Amino acid sequence: MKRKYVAEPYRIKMVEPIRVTTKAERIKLLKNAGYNPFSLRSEDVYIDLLTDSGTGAMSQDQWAAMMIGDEAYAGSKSFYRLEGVVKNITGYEYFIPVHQGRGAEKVFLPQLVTHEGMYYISNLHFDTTRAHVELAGARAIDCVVEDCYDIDHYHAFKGNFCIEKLEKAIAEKGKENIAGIIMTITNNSAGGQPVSMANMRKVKEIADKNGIMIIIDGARYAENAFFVKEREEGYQDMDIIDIARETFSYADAFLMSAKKDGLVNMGGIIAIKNNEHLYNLCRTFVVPYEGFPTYGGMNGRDMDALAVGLMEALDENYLRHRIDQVRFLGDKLRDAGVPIQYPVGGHAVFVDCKSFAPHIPYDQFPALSVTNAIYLEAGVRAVEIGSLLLGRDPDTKKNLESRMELMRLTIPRRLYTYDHLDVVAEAVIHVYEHRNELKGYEFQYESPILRHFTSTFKPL
Ligand code: PLI
Repeated sequence: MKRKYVAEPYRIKMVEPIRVTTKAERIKLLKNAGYNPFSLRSEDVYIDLLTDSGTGAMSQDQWAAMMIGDEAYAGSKSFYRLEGVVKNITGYEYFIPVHQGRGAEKVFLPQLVTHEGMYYISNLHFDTTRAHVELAGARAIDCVVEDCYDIDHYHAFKGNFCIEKLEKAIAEKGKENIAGIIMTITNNSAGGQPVSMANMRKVKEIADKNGIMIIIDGARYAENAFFVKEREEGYQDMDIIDIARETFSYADAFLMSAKKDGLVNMGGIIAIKNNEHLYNLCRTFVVPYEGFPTYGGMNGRDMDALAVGLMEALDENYLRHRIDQVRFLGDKLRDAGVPIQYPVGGHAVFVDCKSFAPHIPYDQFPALSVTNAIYLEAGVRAVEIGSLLLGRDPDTKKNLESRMELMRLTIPRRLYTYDHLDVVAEAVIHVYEHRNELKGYEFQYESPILRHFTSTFKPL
């Protein structure tokens, strides 16, 4: 029998009850949260699609591995087990654990900023990555392909670098002023969109020609490898792990939020190919920021869970189901006419709120409006990825207008069933059918950095 979507490749051994609230309760709860879904208590959320970061379910083998965690301050067995797995997957020589992705960014990114007026170039910087680039005194330039902004149009690799934009940025800013090229795979802010191997190869060629380092921001590198296998010619018969290894061969360092394709609730990775000097710098700075270089902010038991999770996330059956769940939700919405980033990416369905609520201007945050409406409708929590998240220009302080106003329905790994996703689809479709009633928001309190997390709002 051929199914369109692959059923769960696991059985459920333990359950966590979730609470259903009434609409009257949710109206009060959202008001009390300052109309910012980040401020809702999770017990007041029925289906939580805020993020896929650290929210997935661990396997029995991961829980079992936690029991053998070695909590030694220095040189634990857990560290060496994790180091072995990271080196096996990446082929890199050096590994440092950190507590999560932004810990890796904080330790690593400033090391390449050697003078004033430097830039990092990425396909699209994730928000914490951009923040750490700026905190390190550099500036962030995004060079994603224009197809990424053509929401309804199919492109197999909407996460790709635009090669012309990349070359132009290097020429304009001067290669000596480029701290590094950050390849975000999959490209979260573009919709969890994959980057093709051909594109990575080309970026590597340009980086080599200009003597610039490439850093993989690989929170979802396994999902990227799955798309390469599925969509790029020549990779159909290759194992996912070998596709991942080829990916790593095109870079000099790997920063990972292990909370995604590491299948753990907390953890991060810095891996460096063969640059001993850079490794020594990171090893020095990880101590005050994160912890001794053999634990870097992680428990021994968590390093063991991650060692197992990294390998599980490279399993093709797991990946097919994972990405099919996202497609299932995407197909339901698209069939009902809801505008979404198409094709859907690896970890989320991104709803195009510019088309959904064109009557709400960017500085009244249309995607926040849609996000809040689906919480009110069904207790589903999603997240705004648009002008609210983009924030202000660090120099002029002007409110920036995002090219896309997206609501991200992010699917945690191995957590929800297809039935949960049916409920989500119904809620979004209902709000879409009543979209003319949606209103914008203004700030009640605006926090000065990463404002989407802690600001509060008033409906207009
Ligand atoms: O949340 P962290 O600190 O473990 O990782 C930061 C981070 C870095 N790069 C990329 C591509 C991310 O997606 C990322 C975190 N993403 C979150 C929290 C998300 O909700 O997408």
